[in-house]
Amino acid sequence: MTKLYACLGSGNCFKPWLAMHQLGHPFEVVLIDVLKGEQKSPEYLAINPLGVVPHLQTDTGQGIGESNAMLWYLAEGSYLMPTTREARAEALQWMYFEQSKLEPFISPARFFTTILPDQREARAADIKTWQASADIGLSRLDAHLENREFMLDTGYSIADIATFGYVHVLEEAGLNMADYPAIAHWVNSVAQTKGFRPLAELGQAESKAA
Ligand SMILES: N[C@@H](CCC(=O)N[C@@H](CS)C(=O)NCC(=O)O)C(=O)O
Repeated sequence: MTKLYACLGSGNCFKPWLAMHQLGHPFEVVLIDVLKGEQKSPEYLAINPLGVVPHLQTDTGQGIGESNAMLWYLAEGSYLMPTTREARAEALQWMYFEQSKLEPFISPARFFTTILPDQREARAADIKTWQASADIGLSRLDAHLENREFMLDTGYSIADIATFGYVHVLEEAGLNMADYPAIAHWVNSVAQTKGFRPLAELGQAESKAA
């Protein structure tokens, strides 16, 4: 059985979790509490020496790191994988964009704004810097999504799931969805795709303790 090692509330963990739900891929979630440091425990490091989540263990026991690599693995041969060579390259382009221009800024701003609000004041200057950097990527994404329903003209794909992971919770990072109308429209389109499940449900039904 495929196992997804994940923590609650994480946009990166959400990506393979959503893809497996949408594909009907059977799996179980093993919850790792990163706030308690469980990702650095000897037991977990024996499974994933990188000491982060998500981590996907396939049916054959192979471990896969990086949420977007998991999407690539899971989507192979499915409707979530673009079918032309050009569209696959474009999917990869946006998946790198997500990991370099969006996630590194939205994720920490959200962490210190919403997940650890006690530290919001102490990290106010960093949060402002992260928000300004996120805005550059989000503005580029908003321009791309104008007059498009999904990231690629070929339809809903792993490029959408990768980008959606953190972008749909940008308000939890103190950013304003109203500033990005095309992104707001796209978020709504993704939420209506077949088998969609919200981030709040990650780990609710299919989890077991580590
Ligand atoms: N680029 C990686 C990011 C992995 C990552 O940094 N995960 C965070 C949670 S979202 C984590 O495990 N943080 C705890 C730590 O670094 O110790 C991915 O997309 O999977």
